[in-house]
Formats: sequence, structure tokens, C-alpha cells
Amino acid sequence: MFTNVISQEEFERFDPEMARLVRAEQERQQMTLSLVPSENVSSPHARALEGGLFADKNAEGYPGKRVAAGCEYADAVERLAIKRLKDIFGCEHANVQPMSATIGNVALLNAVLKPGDTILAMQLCDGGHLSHGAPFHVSGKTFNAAFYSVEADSERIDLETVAIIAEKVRPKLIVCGASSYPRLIDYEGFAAIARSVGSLLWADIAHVAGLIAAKAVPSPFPHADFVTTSTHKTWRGPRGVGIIMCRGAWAGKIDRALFPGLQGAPKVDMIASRATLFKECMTPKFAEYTGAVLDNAQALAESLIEGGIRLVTGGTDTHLLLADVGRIGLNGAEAEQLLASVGLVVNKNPIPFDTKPALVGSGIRLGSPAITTRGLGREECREIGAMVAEILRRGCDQETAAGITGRVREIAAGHPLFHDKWLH
Ligand code: DSN
Repeated sequence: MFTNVISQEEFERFDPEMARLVRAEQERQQMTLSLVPSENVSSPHARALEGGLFADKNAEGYPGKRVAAGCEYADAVERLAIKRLKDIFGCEHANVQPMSATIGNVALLNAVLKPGDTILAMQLCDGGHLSHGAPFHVSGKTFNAAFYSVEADSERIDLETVAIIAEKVRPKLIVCGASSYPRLIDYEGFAAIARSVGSLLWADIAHVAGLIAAKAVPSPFPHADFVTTSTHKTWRGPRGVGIIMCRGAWAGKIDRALFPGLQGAPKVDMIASRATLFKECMTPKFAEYTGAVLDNAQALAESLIEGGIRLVTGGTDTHLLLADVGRIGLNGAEAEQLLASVGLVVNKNPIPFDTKPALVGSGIRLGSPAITTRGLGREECREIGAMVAEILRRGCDQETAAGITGRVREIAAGHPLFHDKWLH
């Protein structure tokens, strides 16, 4: 933006091979429907700034303390992003430099803990995230991770059980927040447990950050000591850029753990893009969009259940649904492939107490953010849920597959990737 970028024609002349790939991806995105809950179609406001003029500026360091000259506007951009975040969440300190949420999570762990310290987090196969101490991730290799699970019957987090485990393992840090848990998290309840065992509380809100920003679901503030998030998913930024928010007393340790502890220079164009995203999420249009995300998730849930698909926990409170396809004789990988073959894009996922390998799983994750951004409403979401159930239950005979593929393409063709009703 605000720079002499070359035209599409010039680009195509220079690198036709790459241009073909971009056009193919554009066609794929336009003619399929993404139900992956961590995907969205990013805001044109935010996307306009990525790769723009600020992409060339070395702003290693923090505002007012950079290693290179010429950072006065980079400083102003970063300060604006931080100010807007504080306005949205009421947090005391924010760091907007992590290149991704996972990098931000690692910086947070390094800031707060010493190697070998104990954390208590949600089991990965029950919905937790790999950066919350998974054994194959640096967080699990560096720190001693203990895990809580969901309750077998309800498949929900049971705070009494979490409290018993916390009492036993005495963690320095308790983590709440998940990647495939469809229910709201009781941040206040987690904070009470953390206080009772002398632990700090970290809420990872990556999936629901957009919903929290618009006050559509409860916030972890003021209960959590640390809150991290990505900026895509329900928040609708382009992928990349993590955020760490914390109480003021932790500001110095958090900032130093990220830079120079883990990362070098930040990407100022991406920070500028997110500052504009934060402005967008304070508008009534964004609140309307988050309301539609929740309504559409309910519509998907209703029609999947009517179609005979069991949902983990029986439904959803958010944008995300987890369907148990093991019940109908499939595994997650098979279900993902069947749906992809008709243009419905989901991702395979373990379900609680799954015995299948993680990359197969007994479930699929579905979500409403991307189809909501494209302007689909309740009725279309009910129809999509019915098509998902039909494919999964009947398998893909040629006639069914052709009919559903045609209808998916018709819906997709009628909805631009970003519906401008959310902007004006
Ligand atoms: N955290 C991963 C997910 O939920 O899909 C990546 O965004």
C-alpha cells in the first residue's frame, strides 16, 4: 500500500509459474467452502498493509529503543497497535511483535518459568494446543507439563478435577484455552484454582479472540495474569502475528523474553495491519459479524445433529464444532477426504479419549468464521450441515457426490471471499 507495486500483468510476465499457482489457489478458495474453524477470509483493511512500505523498515527493539535510526513512524505504528489493544481488552501491557501466536506462547513460558518448572494445561487430544507442553514441542521438552482432561460423560472441563490435579502437581503456571474445545471456558474458576495453589494463570484465547474483542463471549480479563492470541481465526486478520498481554508488573520480562530472547526485528507492516484490524473490531459491523458467527455455528450444529452426527459435548458455545465420526464407522482422515471431494473443507481431529493416531483421529473440526465472512446465513449453514451429514452417513456414491458438489459450487460462486456488508 502507498507504494509503486507492480501490476498483476507485469508480475504474470515475470513469473507465470507462480502466477498460475496463485490463480489456482484463488479458484480453490472461491469455489469451495472452508469450514476449518481456524481459517477465515482476512479483512481487506488489514490485508492492504501487509507487504507495504513498512515491510522494509528494520525496527529491531521496541518503540523509543530501536537499534536503527528512522523508526519514528514505526514507533508510532506499534504504539497505536498497543493503545488499541488496551482499549479493546482493558489489559495493562501488550506486546504485538510475535511473528505467530506459538512464538508468543514460547516467549511467555520463557519469561515466567525456569527450565523444569511445572505447568498444568489441557491434554492435546482433548483440545489443548501443542505449545501448551506437548512432549514433542519445545514447551514440553523444556518444562514439566502435567495435563487435565475433560470429564468422560460430559466431555467438558470439570474444574473440581482440575483443582485436584493442581493441588497434586503444584504448577507454577496453569494454562486454559484450547484449539478444539467447543465450549466456553470459566476463566474466573481457573483463576480461583490458580490462586489456591500459588500459580499464575495464562489464558490462550487464539480461537475466540475476535468473539471476545466484540464482547460476544466472556473475557479472561481481569482474571488471567497472561493472555495470548493469534490474530486470524475469529479475529479475521491475515495469518501470522501473535499477541501477548499481561499485567503491568510482567511487562519487562515478557518484552525481553521475546526480543532479544527469542526473535529479532519485528515485521512493522504486519503490526500496522493488525492495528487497523483492531480499529475494525471496535466497529458495530464487527459486532454484527461475531453475532452471525455464533448464530451460524448453532445452525450448523442443529442440522448436523438432525442428520445423525454426534457432536462432542452435544453442541457448541462458540464458532467451533467437533464431530465424532468414529460413531458412524469413519475415521477423521476419511471424513476429511470425503468432504473435500465435494468442496467442503474441514480438518481431521482427535476427540476426547481418542485411541487413533493424531493424524487420523476419530473426529473432524468444523467452524463458521469463513462462511460467515462470505455472507452465508442460518439457512445456508443448515443446508451445509445437512450436506455434511449426508456425505458422512451415506458415503460418496456418484449421484450424491455430483449433486452436493454442484450445490457447494453454486453457494460458493454466489458468495465473494469477503462480503463487503461487513465493512460499510
Ligand atoms: N492453532 C491451529 C488451529 O487451531 O488450527 C492453527 O491456527
